[in-house]
Amino acid sequence: MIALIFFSALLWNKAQAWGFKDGVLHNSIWLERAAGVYHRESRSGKYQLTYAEAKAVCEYEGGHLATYQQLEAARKIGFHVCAAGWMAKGRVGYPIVKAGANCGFGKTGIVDYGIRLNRSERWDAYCYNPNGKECGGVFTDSKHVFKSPGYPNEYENEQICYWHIRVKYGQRIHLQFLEFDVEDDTACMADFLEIYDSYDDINGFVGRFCGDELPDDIISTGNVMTLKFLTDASVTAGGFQIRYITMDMPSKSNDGKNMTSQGKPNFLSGKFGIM
Ligand SMILES: [Ca+2]
Repeated sequence: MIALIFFSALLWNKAQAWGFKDGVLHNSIWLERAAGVYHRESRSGKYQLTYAEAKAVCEYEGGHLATYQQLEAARKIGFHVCAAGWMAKGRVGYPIVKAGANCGFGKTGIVDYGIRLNRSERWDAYCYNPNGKECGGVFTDSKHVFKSPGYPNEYENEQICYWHIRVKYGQRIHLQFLEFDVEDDTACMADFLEIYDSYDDINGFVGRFCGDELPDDIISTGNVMTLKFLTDASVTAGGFQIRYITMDMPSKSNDGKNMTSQGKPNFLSGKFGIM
């Protein structure tokens, strides 16, 4: 138990590494979009947006600042972000699904800073846009097909999409690539899809993929997985369709049947191996 708490604390510390790392936007735990609600921070980093700027960020993308109720509805289906952001009417807060010592004061729910009198304070933003193009989300159903934004048309430049899969405890996630065509370059630096065997894009890196070769199936070790799709400013391609299905964890007696001794079946290391 103590070890478990220690491990959780470790994860939480790592999860604080939010924002830009190596020039790439990293997300906090869970995901960035659910129920039409998503989190935005300034390109210059965390807590840089005044109320007027936060409002402008959401409106630029065709949405508006989320209300407290919209943020709570998103939270109820797994939207968890450890960063305070502006909501409608000058309110500030953030959604906590999973209680942690370093975020949300160990509570779950909306951590509510209330309506701010000083609209020049700088926070992040929570936008609401139910009509936004499908680019990421939180999925809890037993099977689903993800498509790159705009599929079957080519995806667009400058996309950042996160798909977070969370199935029932005790189940695994089996990813199957149906179609795959992402701008190819030798280091997969331009456009890429990354897969993480965890609930964020900080831990459990499995692989980074680009090009038009269909990757092999991937099976998670636990009941959560994160997919991240980033595209740069030029050259697009056909995109992808990826299906996941849930699998029940094998009982102990079946161990070793389709698994390696480490219990990590079919685990790809991507083009670059584990980072
Ligand atoms: Ca590109």
